[in-house]
Amino acid sequence: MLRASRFFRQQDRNGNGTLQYKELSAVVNDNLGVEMSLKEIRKLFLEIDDNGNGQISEREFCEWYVDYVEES
Ligand SMILES: [Ca+2]
Ligand SMILES: [Ca+2]
Repeated sequence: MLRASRFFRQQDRNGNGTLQYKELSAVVNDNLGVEMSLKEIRKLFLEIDDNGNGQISEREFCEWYVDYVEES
């Protein structure tokens, strides 16, 4: 869980405590080394944004990170 938290904070470029769509696309392109279309990134964003408020909180990100990154 700690690793995901640290990663989240690094990716929160504007330091507002949540990840915006733009920040998420930077994560995907720079860190995961995955080629994704804008449409796929949007879908991913909606998937991670559990409560659908248009922002990814640290908790939402950590839950996703554990499922998606650490188990794949
Ligand atoms: Ca942010
Ligand atoms: Ca959210």
